[in-house]
Amino acid sequence: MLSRRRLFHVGLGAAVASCASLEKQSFGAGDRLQNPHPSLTASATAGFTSLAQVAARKNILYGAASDYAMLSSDAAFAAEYLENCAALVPENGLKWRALRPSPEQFDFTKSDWLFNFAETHNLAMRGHALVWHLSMPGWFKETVNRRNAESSLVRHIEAVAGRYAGKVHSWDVVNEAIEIPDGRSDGLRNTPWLEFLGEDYIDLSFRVAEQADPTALRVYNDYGLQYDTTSHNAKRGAALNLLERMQAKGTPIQAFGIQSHLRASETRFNAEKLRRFLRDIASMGLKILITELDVSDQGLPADLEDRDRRVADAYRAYLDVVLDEPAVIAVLTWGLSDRYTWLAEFKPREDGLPVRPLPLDENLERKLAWGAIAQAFDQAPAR
Ligand code: 9MR
Repeated sequence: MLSRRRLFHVGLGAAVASCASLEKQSFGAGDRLQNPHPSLTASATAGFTSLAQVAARKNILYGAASDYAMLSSDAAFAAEYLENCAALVPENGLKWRALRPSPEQFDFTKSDWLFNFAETHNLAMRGHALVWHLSMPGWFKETVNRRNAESSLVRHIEAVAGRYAGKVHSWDVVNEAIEIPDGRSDGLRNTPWLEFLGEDYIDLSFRVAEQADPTALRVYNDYGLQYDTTSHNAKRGAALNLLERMQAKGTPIQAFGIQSHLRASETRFNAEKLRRFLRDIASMGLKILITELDVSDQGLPADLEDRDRRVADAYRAYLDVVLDEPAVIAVLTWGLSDRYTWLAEFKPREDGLPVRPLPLDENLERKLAWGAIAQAFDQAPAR
């Protein structure tokens, strides 16, 4: 295995005797007052060695989604990954479809590999996700019904969370349970779990997760919450209502995950509304994680420099707001390099050019986005 220390860029590491002193020169507080996005140039990345290290100085955990396929086979990518990340989020490797070849079986081969990788390299592990309506195995529909839904849910959570008990930083216990267009007054999504078990499937999941692994932070995770649009505004309201209902029932939830799949072309961003949402969650005694951050460049002009700058600006503007909230303890990007991103398939560009939503480009070089994220961490209040 590659050791983390060996993976650091020797040249850069040697040139930067002290990150702290360099940052003071380049990105002091004064810069920020005059210009909210100081020196977003390629050289802005040179003062920092690793995103995780800059974040850690403010007690923020930084990591990225990845998976067995790339970490086990792409050594150059794995090296950059280990240099930049302090937390590993299996992008697909802990979903039902990955772990459940049949109703009776669990296949932990690749997930065990990921946990070993994390342990070897001292990475915190995020668990994603115990309960979700997507990425379910083919057998689920034919096998799970009203009669056996509860035992099936409980068995899955006990087996998966139980196997990795004590090794998980935080579990996304329930993922994406809100869907306003489904038309229910409680805003919940019509899923098989809801149909078979009612709203309490959410509470049940958190209770079983707590028993199976009392040490992992238990997270409710969802998307579509950050913008000032009709649907996002409504979803924030429904999310707060859900949290209130859960707390009233004594459900052991400890944190809220805001996925944060951003669009660089989106202008309907209202910092005040977002701040208030974060405050409302924090005032319920919950921590907040930014769980799936990336910035789609769909709809942006082709020009590379312009495109990268606007993606970087979106990262910076968003992180500046969310990191002001001390309850935000972690930032996870949904991937690290444009070499591997779900957006290439799910939100391709109209002109067919490769998408560029992540901190590193497809050659693993740092982009403006890398510098924007590093600066946002550097200037965030400590927590
Ligand atoms: O990035 C993931 C992609 O590779 C999978 O095909 C897809 C379906 O399992 O899930 C993607 O990740 C999603 C995450 O699990 C939940 N939030 C939205 C993410 C992007 O779709």
